[in-house]
Amino acid sequence: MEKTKPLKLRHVLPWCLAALFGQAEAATQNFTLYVSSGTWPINGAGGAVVNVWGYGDQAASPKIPGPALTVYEGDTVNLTVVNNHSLDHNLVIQGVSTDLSAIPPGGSKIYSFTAPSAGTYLYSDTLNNNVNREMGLYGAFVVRPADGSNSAWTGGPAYTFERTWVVSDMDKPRWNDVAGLGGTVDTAVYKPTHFLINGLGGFDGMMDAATTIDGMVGETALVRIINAGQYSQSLHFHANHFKVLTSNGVRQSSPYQELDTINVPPMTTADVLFYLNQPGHYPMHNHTSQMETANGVYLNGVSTMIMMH
Ligand SMILES: [Cu+2]
Repeated sequence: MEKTKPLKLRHVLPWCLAALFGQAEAATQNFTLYVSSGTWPINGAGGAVVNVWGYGDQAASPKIPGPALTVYEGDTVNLTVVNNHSLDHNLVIQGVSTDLSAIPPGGSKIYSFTAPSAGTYLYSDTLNNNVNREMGLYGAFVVRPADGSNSAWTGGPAYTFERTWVVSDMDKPRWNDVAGLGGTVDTAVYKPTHFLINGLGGFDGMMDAATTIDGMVGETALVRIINAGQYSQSLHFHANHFKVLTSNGVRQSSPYQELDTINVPPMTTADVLFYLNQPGHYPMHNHTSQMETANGVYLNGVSTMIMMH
């Protein structure tokens, strides 16, 4: 019988470390997003089928928000954007990528960069005087720590599970209806009618497993909040306070500010740590009355549930 070669420590050590700590070395992450037009349903009373432009991971299938792009600090990222729409578009990751130039209809571009510090970033189309973004061209870019740990950053606060909330607003009659039919939007007038959390009205947002905070008492949830809209979002968590870990990408330091409501201005982000402290079901909702509605119908706007078991 042939003798098996003994394994040397230097051969197995990297594998052991990778198994213990998750991702150990920077990797290359390739993504492709397609810009297209389509319609997006906001279900329930006050909802509507809205003309949108969005990023999708498949052609002719816009998603609101666009797919979340998740990488690790230090990764090489190659993000291909294919413009299958009839207007110029781009994709800018706020604070990360710097190429603001347009991708013409039928064109494509590869954005290549190194994943920055762990945190939560907004990507959006910066062209056309906010119209492209309002129509749905935005999403989340999430950078996890290089060691793969469930922590906000290397050595930062740990969490049990995470959620990403991309909140936004749309003015269906004055912007989406007009731009969706090829017209020119009067950008001086913006009176949003629909308010979304992860592309959903509140009736769906309160049921969506990727949106609700749902876990066991004693767990902690890292909630990554991205405001892709044009109005500030004041988000009120019932049941318990949360700790503010980052404010628009700026890491805070311990002791972290504890709040029950956080104001997230347009085009900014916040990472908060919520402690699941007591059994029960509680709401999380926008505290501006109109923004927790769909066309005036209560609670079909920015709202979700906190469910603790
Ligand atoms: Cu409240």
